[in-house]
Amino acid sequence: MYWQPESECMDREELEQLQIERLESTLSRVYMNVPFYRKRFDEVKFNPDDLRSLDDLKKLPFTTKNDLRDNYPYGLFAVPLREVVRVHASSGTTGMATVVGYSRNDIKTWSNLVARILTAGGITKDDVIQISFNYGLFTGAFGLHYGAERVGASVIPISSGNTKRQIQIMQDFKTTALVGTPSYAMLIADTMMEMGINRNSLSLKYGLFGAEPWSEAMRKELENKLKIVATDNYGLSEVMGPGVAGECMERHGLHIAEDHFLVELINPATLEPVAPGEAGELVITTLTKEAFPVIRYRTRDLTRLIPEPCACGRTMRRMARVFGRTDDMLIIRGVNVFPQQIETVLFEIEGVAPHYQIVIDRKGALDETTVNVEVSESIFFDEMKKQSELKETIKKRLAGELGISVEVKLVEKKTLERFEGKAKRVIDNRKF
Ligand code: DLL
Repeated sequence: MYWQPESECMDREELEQLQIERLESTLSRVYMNVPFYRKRFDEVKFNPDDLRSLDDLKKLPFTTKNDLRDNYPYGLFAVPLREVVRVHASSGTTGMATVVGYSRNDIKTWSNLVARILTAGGITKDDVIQISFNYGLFTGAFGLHYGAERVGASVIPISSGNTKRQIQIMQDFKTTALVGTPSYAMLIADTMMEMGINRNSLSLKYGLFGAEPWSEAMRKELENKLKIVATDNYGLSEVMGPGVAGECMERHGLHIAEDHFLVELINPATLEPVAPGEAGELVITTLTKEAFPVIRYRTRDLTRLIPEPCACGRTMRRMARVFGRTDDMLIIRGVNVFPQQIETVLFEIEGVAPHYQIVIDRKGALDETTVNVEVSESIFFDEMKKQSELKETIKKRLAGELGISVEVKLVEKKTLERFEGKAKRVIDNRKF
């Protein structure tokens, strides 16, 4: 099932032609309307009229989160405010939030792109879809909401939080699809079990999760607990919000909406393109955004492109699930570690609950990492020997995967924080 088959299954040559046309018009527009980009283009003596191929884009400098911050709030808008019908902002956990705007056309495009990922994830107008993302400046809830309405599904705009009520509504309103962060879906699933609710009393079939990194193991856990088919979708507010890429039923990589976004993959250290198939930082140029176009935006998200065609028939290239962010990468004693690697190992070990926290401290000149792991209740009633055996197993498996040894602490169920939005699993106490 496709939402816009003429675009999603487009011939690749035609697609490239469309990309060049759209790129040229985007570059001309930002050159005319955004002093920041005009200055940047002039510095490298680039005139948008000189664009001959997609490769010419590489002559332009990258845009970073700092550039967005420096132009807070409206400095990078390419249309006057009277043409902006919506404003969102990124969470701004580090420093000032970045503000993004949408024209009427942008909202239309956005709704269609989200409708694409919803359709790819199994949703039709017969579905009842519960949006458990936080409504507000965050793009997640409104993005999915508009896309779901576009598909014609019945939308329940419940927002995040109040988990018991979420479950009550899920039962009473016969929700068929849950939308939220994977970590919130896990909290909902666990709460359901605690309330003694029989999963069979629900109508749930699909889960569309995104907005944070999650592992394949976490997907399995959610699918088993909620008895759903779970798909991953990716996006970021600076580029649009959700709808940039999403999985189809093959669930082997996320199709990128390449008719609206041009992607590059670079080595974050050298800024050179990576070799085909290699992992790197995703860089995105918007091709159709009117109010807030971005040129060569460094997402800081790490992924890999999958060039092979997909069995679903879509021709839009896929990216592997985002396995981390350049700024999430922990460098522990010189070794690069991503929280998701730790998650994958933990989820494979029997007796370990899907809740963990990584704490990094500096002791003298050395980094000390402790992984706090919630374990099933029964283990604390067991003899000490069993506890220490489990701890050793986890340590060994982590050392094998990460290449360094970390401390492991078993903690009782429900001692670690739960999340209704994006999970924060790393506590870095090192002073830089
Ligand atoms: O999280 C947009 C979104 C909402 C996407 C709902 C999907 C669903 P921001 O708050 O600006 O926007 O955060 C964007 O979240 O750069 C990634 O690091 C991370 N992220 C988003 N989706 C995924 C995903 C929204 N599926 C940042 N897997 C991005 C891994 C993700 N990381």
